[in-house]
Amino acid sequence: ILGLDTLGGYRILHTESSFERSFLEVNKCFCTCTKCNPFPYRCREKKYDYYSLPKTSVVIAFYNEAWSTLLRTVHSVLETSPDILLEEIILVDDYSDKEHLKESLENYVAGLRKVRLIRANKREGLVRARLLGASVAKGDILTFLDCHCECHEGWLEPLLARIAEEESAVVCPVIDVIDWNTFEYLGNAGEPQIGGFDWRLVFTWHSTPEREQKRRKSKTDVIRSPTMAGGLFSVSKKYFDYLGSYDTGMEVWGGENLEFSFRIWQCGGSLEIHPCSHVGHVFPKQAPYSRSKALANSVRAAEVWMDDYKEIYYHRNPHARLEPYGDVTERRLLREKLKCKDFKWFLENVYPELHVPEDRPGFFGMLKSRGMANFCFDYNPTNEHQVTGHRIILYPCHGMGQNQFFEYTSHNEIRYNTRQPEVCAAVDSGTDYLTMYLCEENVHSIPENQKFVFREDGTLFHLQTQKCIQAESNAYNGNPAPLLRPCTNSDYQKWFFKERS
Ligand SMILES: [Mn+2]
Repeated sequence: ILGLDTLGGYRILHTESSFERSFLEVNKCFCTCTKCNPFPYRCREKKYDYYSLPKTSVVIAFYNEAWSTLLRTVHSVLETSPDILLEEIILVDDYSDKEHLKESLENYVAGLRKVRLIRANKREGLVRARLLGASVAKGDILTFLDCHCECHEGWLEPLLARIAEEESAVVCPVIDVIDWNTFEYLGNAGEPQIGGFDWRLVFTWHSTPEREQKRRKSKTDVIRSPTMAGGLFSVSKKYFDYLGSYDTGMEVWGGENLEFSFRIWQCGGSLEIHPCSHVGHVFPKQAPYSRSKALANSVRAAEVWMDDYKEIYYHRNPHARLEPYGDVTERRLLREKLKCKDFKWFLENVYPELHVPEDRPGFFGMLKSRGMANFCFDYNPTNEHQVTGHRIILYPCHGMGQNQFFEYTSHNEIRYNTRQPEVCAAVDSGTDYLTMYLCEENVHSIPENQKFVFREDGTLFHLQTQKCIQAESNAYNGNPAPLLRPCTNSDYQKWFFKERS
């Protein structure tokens, strides 16, 4: 049966009842068009040749997921995917112990077309559970979804069409937010964001840079993204195998998204977000499993793909050096076999927006006071999304990098660059505090109030005010803090960097 879909194109529907359902959907959408289609209007004008598009297997791994969120994911795939494009849905139970995921789920799934349930015999973790699903998949395309999603009408066609056009493209949908409390589908108005990372190897979101906007010819063209957020993407099965699928040495969760992103780009593929494909996702406040393996996974990614740039990561996470990360010999051989490009190429060509710290020996790490023994510069903005505008304090040195990591640059800045965006110590006029503001990337226009001279005698001299940074107790909200004072010869005005404790 042919029907008119909510994107204004023809589509092939599976059964009469689903035709009715879609018809209702269409009516609903006429009333609330912007809510149904928060993405570019032109997406609705796109026509697809359904008979020539490849079929996909949708792989959904889960561990102790709630019944409603899991089934919402499954039903949304069934209802929004044109039958002709959907080979099957493979549910992979990663050894859950919740009662509702046992017989009840089996019975429920038995009544659904195209849905298969397979189970791991022990806890495998996300990566190996997904591979287990992929190993039995029959479709030409693998589509991985998290188990707490809702696919939006028209989500599948753009992903498959793009891969049909370019086999080495790995394509992600735009991830819309499903409210954690109400489970309401909140759209994602405006331009989709792309993925990056900071030097802690934490995933970050960014707006699309100018250069990429220029490269795209239309609002409905894919957006190239340096990294992917996590589990939602489509890939040609053949290409996924060629690329070495997933790193099976990765446990449970975390870091695998960056590893896969680096590998895609460095080994000749491309990672893209399709603005016409939308999938809602619940960002859970708390995962039903431990995320303690994420560190080892990140270290594996760094060891295999980042060459010497891995040092920049280790400087900011000294404890990562001690993390046992298993054997990566095979992954390095894979990199050689596929003749993958180096990390320098990746940074210069795929992610030029990321500032690469200088990390000159002796000028990064903990910034310790000589006078106030074992107290360090500390910057810990309470809000992850508001990195600027807060003051630097002094806190007992913990040697863990992170919020006590600073770098003194050859351009006279004191940079806090474990996160993105990077911030620099500055002095607001009329105050003696060090407040953090965005760093200036053009070295010729660094604001005067951000310039310090780190002198031979260990003093940090602020050029604009001609004062020195001094450690003082009870300086700010009961905490010790570095303050600007007239220069003296006191040890409280002497500072030194230490990489590790
Ligand atoms: Mn998720």
